[in-house]
Amino acid sequence: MTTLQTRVIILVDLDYFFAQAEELRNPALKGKPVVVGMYSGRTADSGAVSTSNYEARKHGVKSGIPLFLAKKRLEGTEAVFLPVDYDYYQQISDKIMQIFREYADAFEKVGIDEAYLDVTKRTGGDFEAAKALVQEMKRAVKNQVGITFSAGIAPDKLVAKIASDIQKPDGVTAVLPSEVERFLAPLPVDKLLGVGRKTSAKMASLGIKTIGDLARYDPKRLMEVFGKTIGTYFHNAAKGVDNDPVQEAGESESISRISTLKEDTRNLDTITEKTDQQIEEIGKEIAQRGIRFRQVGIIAVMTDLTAKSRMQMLEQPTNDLEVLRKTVRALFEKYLNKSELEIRRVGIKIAQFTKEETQQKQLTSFFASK
Ligand code: DCP
Ligand code: CA
Ligand code: CA
Repeated sequence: MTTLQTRVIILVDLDYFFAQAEELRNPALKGKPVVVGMYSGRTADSGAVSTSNYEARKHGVKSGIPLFLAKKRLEGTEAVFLPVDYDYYQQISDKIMQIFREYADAFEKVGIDEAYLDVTKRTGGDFEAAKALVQEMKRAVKNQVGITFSAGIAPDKLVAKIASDIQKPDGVTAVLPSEVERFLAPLPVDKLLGVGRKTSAKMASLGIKTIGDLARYDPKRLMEVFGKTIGTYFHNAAKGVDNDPVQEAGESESISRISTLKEDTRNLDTITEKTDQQIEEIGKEIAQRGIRFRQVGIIAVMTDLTAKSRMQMLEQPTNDLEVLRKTVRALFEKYLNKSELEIRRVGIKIAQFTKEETQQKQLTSFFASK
């Protein structure tokens, strides 16, 4: 029997982010209700609240409500209203994300103030170690940038996200694999991604109010009502089952180069002279991005303009250009043995990227930008 290693996933979410960023550059705001608003410009008070700090939330002022209502609810307080300064929040976010990256085996940013970290390897699968790691991250982000965040630790992304919301601000909630179902059961179904107002009303009509109700509900009936794909998703989600990997956006991409040879040829040296140039360029790009590749492909456009490609998976991810050179040469050699035509254009494609384990370069640039 193969037992899958239990993952340790962390979701980090910055506390009352836009408003906290405003407090950071103007500490005099602390202790007062702070409202960051998206002013639509029609009248002085038209627009909506982007976010507010916890003082303002005590008065019922939260994301999405109209600004005029926020003003009314905060009448008689020392409330400060500020317009959204997205560029500034983005700068703060970039710095923090670079710190988070240092603590992850795999990293996935999911918005300006949120990211998933897979820390399975570096914690050896141990949740206590993950809690300690979160405390270390909290200190680093507080000391280096001055912002607090909340975190959820769980065996998958779905549960980590829900857990991150339990203790805010500056909190951590860990849900062990054995606790997942018990943790989810009492929560309302709309805590699940994809359960909005319409779906939760539909579920309520079936007698499903909590995630526990949903987990116990006959999966066949769920599929009849919501369709096979969505029904299956709801059933798994209610049990806290989510196999989605933590993966940096763009990691599934490839890098390729293709160019025309001086003359049509079947000569391996002429071909590899060209591909060596391409490899040099690709080498710069992967160094810059700090990635390793596992898949190597060649492309050959023949004299009759048909295009052929061959691909090989390496045993493990690498950033070694010598390995790339050898693999490309071997692939072309094998290909030429099979084909009679001359080649006009040659290309290389690498894919299946992973992030390098040490990210010294990013660390250095972080401190340089401070
Ligand atoms: N945001 C927005 N409009 C919304 C919701 C959010 O402009 N309707 C912006 C402002 C938030 C940021 O996105 O600061 C992050 O959103 P969150 O939902 O994470 O909320 P906060 O970080 O503000 O608060 P919390 O402490 O609850 O995470
Ligand atoms: Ca947040
Ligand atoms: Ca968020």
